Amino acid sequence: MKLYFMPGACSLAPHIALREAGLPFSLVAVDYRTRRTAGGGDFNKISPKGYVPVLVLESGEVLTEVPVILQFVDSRVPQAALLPTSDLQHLRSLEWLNFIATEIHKSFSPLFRPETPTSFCVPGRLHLCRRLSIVEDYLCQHEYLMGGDFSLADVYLFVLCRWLKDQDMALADWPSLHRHSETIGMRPSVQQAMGREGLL
Ligand SMILES: N[C@@H](CCC(=O)N[C@@H](CS)C(=O)NCC(=O)O)C(=O)O
Repeated sequence: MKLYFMPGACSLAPHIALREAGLPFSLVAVDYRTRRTAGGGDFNKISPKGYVPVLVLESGEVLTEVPVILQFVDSRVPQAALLPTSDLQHLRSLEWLNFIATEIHKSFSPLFRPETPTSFCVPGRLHLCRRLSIVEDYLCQHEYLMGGDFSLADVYLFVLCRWLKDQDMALADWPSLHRHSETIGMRPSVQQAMGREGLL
């Protein structure tokens, strides 16, 4: 399998997940500005969406969208228990993945676009804070998003919390999110993935 990534982008979540699962994969860096791969290829030809992550399977099939790739990785190595299996708990983990993708990830996205007017950024950050407070309140009572058990939802949240500093927002303002990020950041898979992406 081949994972197309940009260092520190949301593709870090599937990168960590592949390491958690112990699956063999190779990495291809994509240049944000030129949309060229490290080998000089046209990334838009790999995925017309033009954004990372993209996972190319052994069959040549192309898989996109963070929550889908995370679920795919989990399904390949069920014994790693990267997402819960019991019906309701499984749905709860999908509920988190969906919330993180649509409410948190996509609240960050416009804040990073150079064309976003500065007048949007203040209310945009306020909206993001409200969404993060929902997670903060939950993590005040629970170690992980799935209660007592680590899951790939924690990895996705960790990756997005790293972006707060780019928005001049202090993770320390959310003590439980901060504690959660410290815990997830110490996992060997996370350290290895961040090292490989040049983030340490
Ligand atoms: N819905 C997509 C969003 C992916 C996304 O926002 N990727 C960003 C990096 S975090 C990107 O590649 N942005 C470049 C662009 O949109 O042109 C997913 O879940 O994978």
